This record gives sequence, C-alpha cells and structure tokens, in this order.
Amino acid sequence: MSLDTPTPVRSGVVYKKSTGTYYVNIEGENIPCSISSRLRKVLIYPTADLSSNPHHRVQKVEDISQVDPIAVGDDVNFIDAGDGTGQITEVLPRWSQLTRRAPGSKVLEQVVVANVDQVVVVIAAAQPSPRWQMMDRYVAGAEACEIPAVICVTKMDALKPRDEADVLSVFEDYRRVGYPVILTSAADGTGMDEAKAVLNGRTSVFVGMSGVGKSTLLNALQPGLGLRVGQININLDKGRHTTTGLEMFPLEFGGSVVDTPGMKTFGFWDVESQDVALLFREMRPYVGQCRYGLNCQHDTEPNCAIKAEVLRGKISERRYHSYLYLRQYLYAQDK
Ligand SMILES: Nc1nc2c(ncn2[C@@H]2O[C@H](COP(=O)(O)OP(=O)(O)OP(=O)(O)O)[C@@H](O)[C@H]2O)c(=O)[nH]1
Ligand SMILES: [Mg+2]
Ligand SMILES: [Zn+2]
Repeated sequence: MSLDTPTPVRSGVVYKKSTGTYYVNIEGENIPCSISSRLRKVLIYPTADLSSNPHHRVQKVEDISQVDPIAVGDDVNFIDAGDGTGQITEVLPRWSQLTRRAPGSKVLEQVVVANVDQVVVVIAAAQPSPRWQMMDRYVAGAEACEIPAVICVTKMDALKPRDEADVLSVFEDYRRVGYPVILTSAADGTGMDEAKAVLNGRTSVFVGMSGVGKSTLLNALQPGLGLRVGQININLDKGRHTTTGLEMFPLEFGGSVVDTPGMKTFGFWDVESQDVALLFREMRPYVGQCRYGLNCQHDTEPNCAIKAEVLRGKISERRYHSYLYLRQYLYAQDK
C-alpha cells in the first residue's frame, strides 16, 4: 500500500466476542477483528482468571475499572486489513449499557451489552415454574441500568388451567406499574405478532433464567436462526445452561436482539443499599417520605411510608418481599 493511500477505516457493530476476537457486523457480514494495542492497554484481566487462562497477563493499570474495553453491541471503528479481517481502533461512546461485576472479581466492572434500547425479561409461565424474586431482580437490574424493561412470558401453553388466574394476576401487577407484558408460546404461536411488534426496530437483550425458552422464542420469531435449545431438568425444575455465549442477531422484520446465557444478576454494579427501593417503580414516590427519611430501609423501621402502602394494598406484598430479598441478596453477601 503506498503511503498516500488512506487507511481504510470502517464502522460496524460488535455482534460476538470470543477470546481475543471481536466479530464486527457490517452490511450483514461478521468480520473477525483484533484490537489495537492502544485499546488493549485498558484490557486487564482479574487475577482470578489466571489459572483458567494462562495466556492472559495481568496488567496492573490504575484507574481502569472494566475488564474488557469492548462489549457486544458496541459501535466501533476498525481498520480493514483487506483479507477479511480487521483491527478495532476505536469504541464510539455508548448511550446505554448493561453492566455487572466481572465474574471472579470484586472490583472490576464488565459491560455485558452496549447500546440496547430495551431489556426483555423472559419468564416461563410454567416449566420451570416462575421465580418471582428472580424476575424482580432482573426488572430492578434493568432499572439500575436505566434501560426500559419489557416482560415476556413464555410457555403459555404449559400453564395449567388451575394456575392460570394466579399467574396472570401477578403479571397484571406489572402492567399496573407500567411495564408492558406480552404473553407468548413458541409451541402454539401465541403472541408471536405482539412479540415482533415489541422487538421491531429496536435493539433488545433477552435475559432470564436458563430454560425459560429465550432461544426457542427467538427461533420461532425468526425461523432459520437455528439457536441451540435444551431440555429443562424436570427433577430440578431448571434449565441446563444451553446458550453459553452472548451473541447479537439481526431480525428480518426489523431490529436486532442479543440472546444471553441465563444470567443470575446484572445492573447492581454501583447501587447503594438505600437506593434499592428506587429500582421498584411503585415504591419510588414514597422514598424519603418515611419517618427516618432517606435513611429508612423500609424493613423494621416504624412509620415507613412504603410499608404503609403495602398495608393499604397499593404496593403488592409480593413486590415488597422481592425488594427485601434483593436488598439482602446484594448486601448480606457480595454484590
Ligand atoms: N411447552 C413449551 N416448551 C417450550 C416453549 N419454549 C421453549 N420450550 C422448551 O423449554 C426448554 C428450554 O428452552 P431454551 O430455548 O433452550 O431455553 P433458554 O432460555 O434459551 O435456556 P438457556 O440457553 O439455558 O439460558 C426446551 O426444552 C424447549 O423446547 C414453549 O413455548 N412451550
Ligand atoms: Mg438459550
Ligand atoms: Zn421506609
């Protein structure tokens, strides 16, 4: 290449990562890219990863609190090597990010997905039976990341008639506080048009416990996607962690979606204990109204405005228990 030929810099979106390689999507093609040494400088690995990844060198870099400078969903600039590969030189500013504490680290943050419009919290109506506290943890996690949440109920076909009224009334609670809820079944096609309408034109990330049917739903929405799905373990009433990596897919009807492996938690990276109630929408207006003001944990304190609303039936008791449980989960042990 002669000196006066400008370096061909192109822009795209990171669709997938695997150790050291980032797949950048441009015009429907995934180009494997490495990253420039300037970006690599901020690429540090937690010490705990050393045993499993002997090739990773720990770099002690102050002021850096993220494990990987590039996340799925990032808009990046890269140099096209001309041989089907490239090198990422720049990550463009993110306008939203789903974060979590890096696995194996107490201090490092990991951006799981960048630049998403909405978090789709997926929960099965049955098989596995709904874990409401987990669901509230996901919804609160989305609030902590300031990304709108949509609730997508799967496996409506598997819901027993005798459980239907109870389960549906819980979803009504969410509608009442302002979360859209869609009821679907990949098995009989229920709610497919509604699901498409919610995903159309947006970038979404699917979260939810293993086995709830995230990959199956995506396959049903877009035949040909061919994501791997797995049977749930009936005895344990749990999935088997079939999806192992994070990957973004373009949707033919418009928009794109990131399928994730069943993550247990995200979003609480920098949430202080007294802020947890703010992550429950219906509690927000009462925060600061308790006798102990902003110091109230809404637990055993007297004259608590939030508990008063629970007693009056304005805040669901179930959501209030999820709040107590989440606070305990976050602060009784490590985040
Ligand atoms: N009855 C019924 N079963 C479903 C439905 N959708 C998914 N399943 C079953 O649920 C099981 C788990 O589905 P997956 O799509 O692998 O679940 P996942 O949420 O992607 O799980 P992970 O990748 O492990 O996080 C499979 O046996 C599916 O056949 C549905 O609409 N109805
Ligand atoms: Mg899956
Ligand atoms: Zn209170």
